[in-house]
Amino acid sequence: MKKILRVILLCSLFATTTFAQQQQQRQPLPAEQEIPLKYGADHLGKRHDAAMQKFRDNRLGAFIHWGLYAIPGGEWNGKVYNGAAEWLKSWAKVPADEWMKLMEQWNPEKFNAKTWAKMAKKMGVKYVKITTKHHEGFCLWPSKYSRYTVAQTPHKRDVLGEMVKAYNDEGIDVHFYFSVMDWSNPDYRYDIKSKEDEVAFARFLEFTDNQLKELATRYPTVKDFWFDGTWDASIKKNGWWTAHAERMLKEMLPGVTVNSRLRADDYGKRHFDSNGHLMGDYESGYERRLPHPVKDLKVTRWDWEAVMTVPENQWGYHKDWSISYVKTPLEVLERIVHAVSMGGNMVVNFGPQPDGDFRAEEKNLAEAIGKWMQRYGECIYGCDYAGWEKQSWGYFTRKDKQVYMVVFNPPYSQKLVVKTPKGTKITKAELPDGEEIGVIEIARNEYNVSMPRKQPTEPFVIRLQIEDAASAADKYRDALT
Ligand code: H76
Repeated sequence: MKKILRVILLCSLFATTTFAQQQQQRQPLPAEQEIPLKYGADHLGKRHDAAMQKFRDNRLGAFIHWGLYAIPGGEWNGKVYNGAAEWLKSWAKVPADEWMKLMEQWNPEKFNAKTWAKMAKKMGVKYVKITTKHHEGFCLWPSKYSRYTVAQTPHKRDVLGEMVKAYNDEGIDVHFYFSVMDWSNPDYRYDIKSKEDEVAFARFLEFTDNQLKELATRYPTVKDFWFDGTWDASIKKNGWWTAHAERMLKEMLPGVTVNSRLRADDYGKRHFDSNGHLMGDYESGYERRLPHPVKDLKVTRWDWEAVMTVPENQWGYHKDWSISYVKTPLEVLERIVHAVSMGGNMVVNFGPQPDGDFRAEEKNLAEAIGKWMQRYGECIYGCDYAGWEKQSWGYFTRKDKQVYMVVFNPPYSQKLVVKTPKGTKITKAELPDGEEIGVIEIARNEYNVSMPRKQPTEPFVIRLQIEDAASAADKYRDALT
């Protein structure tokens, strides 16, 4: 019995020492209970360098999903599949070699990167995320590591390179979408169950490294890598590789940002490591959904970016949009504002046609958003979560001493209730063009802001000038109850 006790004591002593020693390797230590990780978060909390600040200030982006899947547009052998068009190869169970025959039809004659860039500029997006390679494996750049690239098509052109140049010329940042999962590479594995799997997958990761290095070298102005197709067991079992890929890109391209979706830690935990720290630079789990405007405010603790489709779930071009609900420009706009009001970015997706043009609905959408941004964009760019109590008429965003009210639901009372945090005063309310708006203080930290004289016909913005007057005298007395 004594002996057993001694063994237990020794064991626990030994365990404590090792744990403490291992903990020392990680600085700073945010919590005592943390477990040591080799492949956890590579920094704690938000990044505050200039590149990250730019990522954040941009706030509004566009997604471009373009690949071979645009050619069939959701239809295979006469059957229309309602699932996401870029997954058609999987829905219709098309073998890779047959799918890749679509390359013979890749000839987007109307493609003009400058026109695309002008459209994005007019829409008011500050960055564009481009699918360099989606799950199908077709590369929009002439990769020397694959047979399946734009260079091996009748069109031949490096459409990715043309896009990077055209967007950059318009002052628009370019982000790269990259799918790790690759349906065209025989070395890809969904799981690692044998020595053979291990060897093949090691080759696959080397191929992936090569493609990433190639992208970073050929297009060094890229500002961000947004990884997708990283959810399989094979990748979760190789968390080290995700940490390595993040570091590799950051060494090659100082300031580059990487999404959380790339990452898995030592234990295969994804997005947030086993100690609860966000991996990568921003959370990318908000896909086709947004945080709850009141309940989910924890998201303001880290950077995040939401990505959104216009139909319910179509990213690549699908020829029939009548199969699901399609958001109106106003609905898209509300999601953009909503995201910024919670300290996030919003990316609106476009699925260009196989001929290189955009469908009419997408052109209209870009134009409508652009028109609004032209007028009211100051409540979006460079803005953040305001920290003010949510009101039913809409959303708050904030930039320095300006708090923006973005009104989507004007009340019949014609009075917009605003409650300010303790010690904060509103000194002025005005429309973006400078027209003054009535504002009366009705109680402690509570105001009525008037509607504009001319009844608005679209969501509108009131700019509040504020003072964080912590020292101001408080003339109100609490009621005795
Ligand atoms: C599932 C999945 C993928 N992730 C979205 C961003 C689309 O690319 C979709 O195909």
